[in-house]
Amino acid sequence: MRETRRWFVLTGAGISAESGVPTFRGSGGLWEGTRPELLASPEGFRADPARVWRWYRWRRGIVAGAEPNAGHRALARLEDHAPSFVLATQNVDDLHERAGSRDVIHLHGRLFGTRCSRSCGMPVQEEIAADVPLCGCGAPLRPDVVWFGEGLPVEAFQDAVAAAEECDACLIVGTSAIVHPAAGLPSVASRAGALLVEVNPEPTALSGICDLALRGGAATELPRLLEMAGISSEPTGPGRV
Ligand code: BJW
Repeated sequence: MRETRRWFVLTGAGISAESGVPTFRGSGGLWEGTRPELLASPEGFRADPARVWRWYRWRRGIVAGAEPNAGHRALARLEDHAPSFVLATQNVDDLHERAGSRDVIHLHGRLFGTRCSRSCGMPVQEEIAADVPLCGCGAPLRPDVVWFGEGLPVEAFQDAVAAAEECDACLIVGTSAIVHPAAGLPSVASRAGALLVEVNPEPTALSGICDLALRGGAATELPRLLEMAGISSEPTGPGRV
């Protein structure tokens, strides 16, 4: 890792778990006791947009009250030290940015973004506090996230593939790695000869192809990984939260 020049990092919900943001799968996850397609698909939104908006407003409240943890901060620190560093996240929260990461690739959109459900192209005005806010064109507004069955933002995904193809080391943090195409990115890096390192308390669909697994929470294991790579995990100067 000390010799790694080009890092590619893929994060998932687990990196924000220790900030108090729930993951999707497993016990206590967002999907427990519900059908994901009711809340995270275009069909679910068409059937009951008010229910979907209630869920997203609840999640916006959780994230607004959350703070980045030592795992987010360790990745921002790694970015400061690495000659080349690309961070792609499946998370829709803004905790990487708030920890100081720059140019984060958001593969699944942004929790605080809103857009027209008909993609009419009109800019979204100040959001009206209605159960289902409407666009100027009359269509319901929707959260600017990527639901099941929808394509990922093309440029974001292309940038992530390019970074995976070119990296020396790929760090996979806090994702169950079952949602595609994001979950396929580490395999791209592996085929290109990169070292694969997983940070997750549980084994995942990708564990079999990883060279190293750090089995613990991201807030503990990422600072430890920085130590292994010879980088101090906490900032020494001003400008970091
Ligand atoms: C810790 C921890 C701690 C706990 N520290 N770790 C190929 C094969 C099969 C299916 C498909 C395929 N290609 C496409 C599909 C269909 C589908 C898919 O993948 N389905 C699978 C479920 C089978 N994919 C799609 O539909 C995607 N679109 C697409 O492919 O477009 C092309 C297309 C177009 C038209 C027709 C067909 C195809 C879009 C996927 C969009 C995903 N959207 C969501 C929700 C929206 C955003 C939001 O509201 O937040 O994104 S679903 C949800 O899952 C969310 C996440 O980003 C995503 C991934 O979850 P993640 O991050 O891995 O979280 P968890 O909860 O699963 O795991 C947490 C992990 O953390 C666990 O491992 C814990 O152990 C760990 N952990 N504490 C570190 N402290």
